[in-house]
Amino acid sequence: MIRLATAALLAAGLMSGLAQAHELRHDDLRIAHPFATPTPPGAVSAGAYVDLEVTGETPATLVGAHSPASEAVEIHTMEMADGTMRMRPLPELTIAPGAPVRMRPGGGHHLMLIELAAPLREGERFPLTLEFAERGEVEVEVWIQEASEGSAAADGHHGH
Ligand SMILES: [Cu+2]
Repeated sequence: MIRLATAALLAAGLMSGLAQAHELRHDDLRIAHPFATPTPPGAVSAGAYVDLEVTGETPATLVGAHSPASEAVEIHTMEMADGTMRMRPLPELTIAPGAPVRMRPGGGHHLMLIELAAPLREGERFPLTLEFAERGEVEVEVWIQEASEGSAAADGHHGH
């Protein structure tokens, strides 16, 4: 019984440690909980999501991304056009001070992994490099999680 409780505590400690490690700062840029949703066999593309925030006075501009997980990574937006949801690539994405970008499955901004090297399997992780204008490149680790789990975990990085 005691052993079990200790193990649970250890696991909880480990989990929170990992959750905290899954956020990084790059100068005044805060990057939280990059995740991607699992794909069925044969899928050629997948969405990836990350929360980006600037804590300083200068906007940050995401100009691209790349990953060994896919041939290309595009910045996408999803919006209603003529009554249908359409995805459209963006050349860049600006993160203004006070206006964090929180990507979530189901709409809005996301990163699109084009031509996957292999299906994304839940529980696995892969590196992704974000390219910022004037701020250089930042490598993050993307966790493969179901949409609801990833979204909840990402929300947990913010005090609300
Ligand atoms: Cu897309």
